[in-house]
Amino acid sequence: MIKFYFSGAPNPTKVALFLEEAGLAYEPIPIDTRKGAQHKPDYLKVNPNAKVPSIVDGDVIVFDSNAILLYLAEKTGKFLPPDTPKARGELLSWLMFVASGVGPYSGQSVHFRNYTPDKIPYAINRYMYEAQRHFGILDARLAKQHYLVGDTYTIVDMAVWGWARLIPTVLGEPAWAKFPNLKRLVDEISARPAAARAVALKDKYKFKTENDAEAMRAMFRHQTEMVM
Ligand SMILES: N[C@@H](CCC(=O)N[C@@H](CS)C(=O)NCC(=O)O)C(=O)O
Repeated sequence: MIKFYFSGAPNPTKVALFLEEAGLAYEPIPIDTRKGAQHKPDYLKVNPNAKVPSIVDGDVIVFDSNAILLYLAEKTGKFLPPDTPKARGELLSWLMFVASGVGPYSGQSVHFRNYTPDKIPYAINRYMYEAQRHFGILDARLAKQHYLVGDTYTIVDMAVWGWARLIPTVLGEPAWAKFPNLKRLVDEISARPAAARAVALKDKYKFKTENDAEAMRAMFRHQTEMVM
């Protein structure tokens, strides 16, 4: 059975969505990142980057959410576009666009808006600007087609859903008005029973929620370890 190392954060939740959509048997293993479980030596053997999600499938280890989505899609043959070079090119482009753009800029926007001891306007504006720009590119594509790649629901839509459902946290409450087409896709996916199960998974476990000094030390080590 697939071991799924997760928390309730956006990157693990997109993998939970795939596991639920595909009906794969999996063993959820909570990693409480606010308590520092991601830095434990046994977990570092699975994910040397000390982040969630990761999976162990027999003797196969996969970490990084978009790599896991691609691995599981190829393993099951599910939630992929047609098997043509054109569709493959689009799939890889949009999946990497989410991995290298949407996710990191959204994460940094949340960080500088909510977690820095000092509010730094330059950093907040840069990451909000870039997150908004990336979501705008997705919205423009979704104005022309129902799903992001081809004409079916794929892992790219799942990867986008993981972050886009949190647009109010990334960009502020009124931001949804700027992305009506993206909102249409997010609402459609969120209404699926598999998405409800993916979001509810974290509630079966007791994760720490306080952003206290222990949590800051575990998740934001640069706050106590200077490299300058
Ligand atoms: N590129 C990685 C990023 C993973 C990541 O940043 N995970 C966050 C949760 S969304 C995490 O583990 N945070 C805890 C920490 O940074 O210590 C992926 O897509 O899986």
